[in-house]
Amino acid sequence: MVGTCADLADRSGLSRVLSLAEARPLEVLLRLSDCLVREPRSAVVGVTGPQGVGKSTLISSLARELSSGGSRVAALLVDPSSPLTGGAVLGNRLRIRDLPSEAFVRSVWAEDERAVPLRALTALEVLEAAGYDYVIVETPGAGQVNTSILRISDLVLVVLMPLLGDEVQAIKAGLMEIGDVYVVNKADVPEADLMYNYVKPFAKGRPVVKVSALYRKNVGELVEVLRGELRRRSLEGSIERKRAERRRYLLEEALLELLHDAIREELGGLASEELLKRPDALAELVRDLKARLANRIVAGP
Ligand SMILES: Nc1nc2c(ncn2[C@@H]2O[C@H](COP(=O)(O)OP(=O)(O)OP(=O)(O)O)[C@@H](O)[C@H]2O)c(=O)[nH]1
Ligand SMILES: [Mg+2]
Repeated sequence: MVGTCADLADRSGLSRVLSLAEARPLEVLLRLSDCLVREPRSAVVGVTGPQGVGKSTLISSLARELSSGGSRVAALLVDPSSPLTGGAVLGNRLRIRDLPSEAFVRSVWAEDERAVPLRALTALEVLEAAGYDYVIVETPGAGQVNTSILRISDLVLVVLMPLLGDEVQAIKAGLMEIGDVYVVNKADVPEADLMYNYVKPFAKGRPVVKVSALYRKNVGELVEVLRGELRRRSLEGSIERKRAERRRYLLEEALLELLHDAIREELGGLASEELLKRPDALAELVRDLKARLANRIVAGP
């Protein structure tokens, strides 16, 4: 049977569990409930920022740096385009291909670019249960800021790059509100200092680090900053609060999914005549739905 705690022991088992989590996340959460962690184990670092700033490239460089220091690293790429239409999923997968071989990478599809879907929340739980020291999550920051990243990450890293107008857009989009650490990427480009000086006051004391992800410049310094920030949060106890918040988010999404499925089933069983002739059907539907949900929890999804 796929999707048992024993599967988490090796990469191929983990891949199978994650594929199942993509199709049937509720099933995975129920089957693995014995091995999901009770104490925070992985540092969950969210990486966001406008399109093309170098998030995927930075994740590769970070993974390389962290792995060479002996940490186990997994990357989870939340991508808004469907695997059926290709697009960004393929893009992220391709650009992240120089990830060190010991790191684990997985992309998950999100139909709504402002949300982290249940399949991604489940993948996070699974990766943490598998014992990764770091789980780095990439979410798109194009258009409206994805605030869901705040609910899943211990630390949010906002990536920016030097380009005309980009700084103004980032600030308008609210990116300067959500970061714990700011990265001005593409430091190899001459305008990088301008961007750095522009961003610095908006960061209000939070660290701003200039790196070149592509040429792996200053990535070690960034890792030191990340480690320092994580340590500080761990001492303050805020990592546990973050973890509780992520679980709350996961449970909300899991319950919504359960409810949606049950509602679709319930309504699917109604004939057209019933819908027409029974304007009072709601009370009865609520009663049936309760019974249906109770059965599902007992029997599994
Ligand atoms: N010059 C320079 N180019 C970089 C650097 N980092 C990334 N790039 C280039 O920027 C482009 C976009 O990089 P990605 O890593 O795909 O950016 P992304 O933010 O993940 O992009 P999306 O996922 O599409 O939003 C690629 O062509 C990279 O090679 C850098 O440090 N310097
Ligand atoms: Mg990317």
